[in-house]
Amino acid sequence: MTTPIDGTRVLRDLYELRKIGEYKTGVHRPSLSNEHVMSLQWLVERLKAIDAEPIIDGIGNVLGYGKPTTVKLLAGSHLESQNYAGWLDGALGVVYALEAARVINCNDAFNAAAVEVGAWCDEEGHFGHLLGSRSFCGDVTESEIDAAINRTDSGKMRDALAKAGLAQKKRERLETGRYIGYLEAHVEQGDWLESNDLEAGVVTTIVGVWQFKVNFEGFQNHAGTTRMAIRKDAGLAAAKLCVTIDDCFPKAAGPRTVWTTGRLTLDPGAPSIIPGKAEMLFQIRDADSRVLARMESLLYELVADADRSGPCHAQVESLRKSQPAKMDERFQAALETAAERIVPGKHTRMPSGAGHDAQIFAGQMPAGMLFVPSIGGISHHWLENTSNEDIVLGAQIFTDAAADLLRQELAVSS
Ligand code: HGY
Ligand code: MN
Ligand code: MN
Repeated sequence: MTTPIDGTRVLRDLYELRKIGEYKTGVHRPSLSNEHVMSLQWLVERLKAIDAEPIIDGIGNVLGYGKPTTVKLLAGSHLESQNYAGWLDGALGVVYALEAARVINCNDAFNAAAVEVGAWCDEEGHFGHLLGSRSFCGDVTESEIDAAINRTDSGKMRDALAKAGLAQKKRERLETGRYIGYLEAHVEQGDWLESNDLEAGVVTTIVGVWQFKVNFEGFQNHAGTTRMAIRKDAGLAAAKLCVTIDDCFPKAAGPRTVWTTGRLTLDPGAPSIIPGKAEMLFQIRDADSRVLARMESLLYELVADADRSGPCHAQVESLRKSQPAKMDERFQAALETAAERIVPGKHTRMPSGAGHDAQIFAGQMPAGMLFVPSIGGISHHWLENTSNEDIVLGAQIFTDAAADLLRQELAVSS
């Protein structure tokens, strides 16, 4: 049976959050920026209103620990955004978790059960790799935080934590056995649901994301007086590798493998100077680690070829690797049952091409993810959007699935 939510309240929360760091129709709320900290405080206030004891911890995670109950479900997502990007990426999952907690935790039928809400810092990788959820799972050392720098302004994470007033705070740690599992909702960020006229996606697997940096070393020189035959143009070498990758990768790729050169930096980056250096940030994604490993070795081969053939030197280094994660079958079934109840026949099971905190939690406990449609499949852009109707339908599916999972556990433990 349905556990009714307040759809107007869900929309009000999301539109309020959008005002924090508003940029065109999206938000600019980078990790640990003033705007991000304001959004954490926004969540703390709403968790206090439902008698949770919210904490902002030493890495910028928010935890809303509820009343002591026998059965608990952890739910959440993230509140920071990519730079100048979408208003729903992360925020939707946090608000759905908040609404499920509001509806379930004060419902007498669940007096021995509760949803606890988490917002995980830096899912968007401004400082590192899924640092908030990994920290909560005990996978982040102090030295990793010491070394973390902001990818946009090179600021130290330690300084950003101090500025946010979090420097002396301890980091919260997942208590083993506290939760029956983790549930996260998210905008799909692709066009699969919309193009198939579907309302909900039950995530089966989350891709692994393997990040690399390729450095090119040529020779900086005058753009006008240096003959073409003797140039060592690092920018050209980087561009050539991008084209070679695009020629060679499809032959080795899996059906859903993707690869992206997200940033190409030329040094010194002046129109009248042949770039002596170039840096290429490159990533490969797939739901199968064996495919990722195959693509990685091909990348290393292509870089070695570029280095051998010159005229620039080229070398590649691995920056970070998140592993693919399978979502728990029982959690998928609960999401699917709820979706069939709310949007009969308009849902599907599907892989996630985006990385999510749920893939970290999947290593600690059962985890499940729900997708709602993204208009035009656009995300990581301020144009990202989902209709109010789809937002509310998703919130109802999410809360129903959370309630059903808690009921199942209560039935077993009673
Ligand atoms: O890039 C990702 O997959 C995530 O949206 N940060
Ligand atoms: Mn996200
Ligand atoms: Mn994102």
